[in-house]
Amino acid sequence: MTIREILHHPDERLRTKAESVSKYDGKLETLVADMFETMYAAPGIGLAATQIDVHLKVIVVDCGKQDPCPLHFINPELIRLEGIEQMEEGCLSVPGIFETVSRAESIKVRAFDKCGIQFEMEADGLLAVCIQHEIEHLEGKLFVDMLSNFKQKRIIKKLSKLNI
Ligand code: GNR
Ligand code: NI
Repeated sequence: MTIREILHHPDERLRTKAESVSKYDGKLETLVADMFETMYAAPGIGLAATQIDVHLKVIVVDCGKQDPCPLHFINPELIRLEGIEQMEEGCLSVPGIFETVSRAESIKVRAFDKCGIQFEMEADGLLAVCIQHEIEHLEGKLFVDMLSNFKQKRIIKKLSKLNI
């Protein structure tokens, strides 16, 4: 297993739209294992393949409390969104920045596991927020896109001073 490098905002590669996975092979299994290792090393509670410059629809999540966790999702799709919830979010690609974002409160997601078996799962709370955050990465979006222009500029200025 390998810890991969995480891209940082405003790297344009974070804007790439991920492609669907079509082969459930050993390479996919290695990608999932590397993503877990990279997420735990960071440490973070979720990671999208986009963040390690792999543009395939693969996300991993481990919010700790939820059962069963850790989770991985291949080709995830949100098939139900209900309610609105505000939560303070962070992102490994936007280090040191924490802002409140509105998202659906509860979700239903359809995805495949690394063996190609389809499943559906309902989630709420932190797990639901995290899954929505990761799926947005696969679309080339970041949580800071939802903030005002003023805040976005301030964040880019702050990140440029981090020198990482
Ligand atoms: O580690 C992470 N914490 C987090 C906190 C609130 C909402 C979303 C997240 S995901 C983030 C890891 C990350 O950047 N995933 O893409
Ligand atoms: Ni993120």
